[in-house]
Amino acid sequence: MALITRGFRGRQRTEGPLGRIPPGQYATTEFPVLSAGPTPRLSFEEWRLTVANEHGREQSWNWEEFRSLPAEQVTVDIHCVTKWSKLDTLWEGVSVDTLLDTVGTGASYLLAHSYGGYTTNLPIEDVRDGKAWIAYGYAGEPLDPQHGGPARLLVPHLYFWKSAKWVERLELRTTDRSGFWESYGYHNYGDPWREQRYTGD
Ligand SMILES: Nc1nc2c(c(=O)[nH]1)N[C@H]1C(S)=C(S)[C@@H](COP(=O)(O)O)O[C@H]1N2
Ligand SMILES: [Mo]
Repeated sequence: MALITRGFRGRQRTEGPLGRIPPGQYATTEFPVLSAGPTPRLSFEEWRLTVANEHGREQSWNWEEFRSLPAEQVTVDIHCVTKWSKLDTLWEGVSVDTLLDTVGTGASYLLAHSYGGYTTNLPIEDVRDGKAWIAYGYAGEPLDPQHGGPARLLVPHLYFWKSAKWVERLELRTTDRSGFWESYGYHNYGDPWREQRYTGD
């Protein structure tokens, strides 16, 4: 239904399969690296992932514990605000649902914190019900450090700046708080299909 609607509206003007490239994007087979700072050097021994709920309840996993959680393989399209889209990317990771369920939460927002200080904010419903993962594998290999290894957030339905690399902490919040790019004028939500690149889009 959605594919047909888009076709009739004539919105599909870029290359790529019908209905899979959001407005203003082009398809690439490269995997560009976009980082606001240096790649943190993290050993698997020192790596931890923590989820903190809105009441201050925390759960942390070391690498071994994290890797023993149930994992999924997902094939998704990703869309960077700098206009490249990459179709059918294959990831392996743990559903964010699995992590949030261990602390329990009634929070409305999630602020993801990365090793190195990067942050990005999301409504909780955008990381719930199988929409987001903590990914540690890409294309059948361990996730490259440049692309966020040991592990990154993956929220493919929003612009890729929401997919925090080198994720360290998921902070569940009752109030929204802008992350790094959001506070420099990127759109608070970042839906590629509505071309929400910058504040006011
Ligand atoms: N920690 C961290 N995560 C980040 C970024 C960053 O600079 N630091 N850049 C974001 C942006 S703008 C994009 S487009 C993607 C790029 O991911 P890639 O380098 O794997 O293509 O990571 C996002 N996650
Ligand atoms: Mo980006």
